[in-house]
Amino acid sequence: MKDLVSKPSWDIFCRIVDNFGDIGVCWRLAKQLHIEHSLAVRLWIDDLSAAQKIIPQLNVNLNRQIIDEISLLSWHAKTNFTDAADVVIEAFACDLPAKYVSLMAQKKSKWINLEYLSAETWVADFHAKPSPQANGLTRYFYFPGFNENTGGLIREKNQKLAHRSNNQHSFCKSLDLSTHNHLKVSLFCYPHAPIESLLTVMAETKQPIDCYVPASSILPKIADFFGLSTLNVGEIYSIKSLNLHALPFLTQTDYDALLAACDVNFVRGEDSWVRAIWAAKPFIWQPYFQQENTHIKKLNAFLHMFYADFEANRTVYQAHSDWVEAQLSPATWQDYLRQLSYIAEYTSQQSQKLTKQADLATKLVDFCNKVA
Ligand code: TRH
Repeated sequence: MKDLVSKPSWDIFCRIVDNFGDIGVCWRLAKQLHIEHSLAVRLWIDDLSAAQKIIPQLNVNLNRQIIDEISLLSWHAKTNFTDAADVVIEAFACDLPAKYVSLMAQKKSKWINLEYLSAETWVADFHAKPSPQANGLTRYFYFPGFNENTGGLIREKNQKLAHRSNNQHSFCKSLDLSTHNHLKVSLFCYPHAPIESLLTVMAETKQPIDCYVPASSILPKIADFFGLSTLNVGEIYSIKSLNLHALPFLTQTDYDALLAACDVNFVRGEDSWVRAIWAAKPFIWQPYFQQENTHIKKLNAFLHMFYADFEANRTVYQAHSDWVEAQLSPATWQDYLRQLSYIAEYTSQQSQKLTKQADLATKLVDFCNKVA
């Protein structure tokens, strides 16, 4: 057990809007702050049942529990807050409870609003800006990002870039990923993605394809494609060149290993997108849908930043544009596969570059040490 006595206490508040990104990010951050920075961390969660998907050990009937030395607390309308932490992370503007904010004012807590990740250029201008509050506290807007003028990306110290030895990971061994020469694709996306078009082009590809699909809300669409009423987790469904492996929803560790072992990863939202970068394999990202095409602006900002110096960047842009805004056409998919080795090399270099940047947890701790 580490010595936590003189360390400031940290609270993270997580409201699960939908899906798993909010809790996925908060859980990784909580663990990293504790493991790498020896901080005492409490994670307040408004929906334990949803969180259990990401933290399988969670007992939804307990208001308080400790998992991996992190205190997990149920946060609901009647929560009786008795003390505030030295540093409070309000994840994704989740709106802290008034009672808790008054305790923060007494304690003079440091207040950080952790924002969503974006590669848009305005992020650097807004990162770390203070917003003085009527109660005397200052709320800081903390933006993760892709350059030194932002809050960085979540990356654990032990997060190595992917290489073939990841196939030795016990989960990947169980999938027998290294035994044959098929193209390996992982698929995690929103149900409104043109899934049928992807499955069709994969089925028509000359090279055999193993497509690994962790269970999520897209399974009914895949079942439809195979003319079935439902898919059974653990089974493989084949048509022409496509072998589709219906997997259970994985632990974050196993999911990371799957990304590292595949040749192409379809990812979405925020956290799986960042993990695809650390997997350092070609990936196609579907941003979370937002009104007024905000998600397309986010997508374009990222593509232009990440692939700025890539000769075949049109191929990558087209693949994203088909996937996010239309249907994946056979021509786009064939072109993507033709360029795959270049995309793989370039992605790996870019991922490598991003590991040179200080990670989000480290920057956050430094930032909180500096602000009054
Ligand atoms: O689930 P998401 O769509 O989450 C989204 C985004 O965070 C978005 O920005 C936010 O506004 C919205 O939620 C409310 O996608 P994301 O961010 O990739 O999170 C998925 C998490 O699930 C991530 O931590 C990886 C994890 N995961 C597993 O642990 N096992 C699995 O099998 C899979 C497929 C994912």
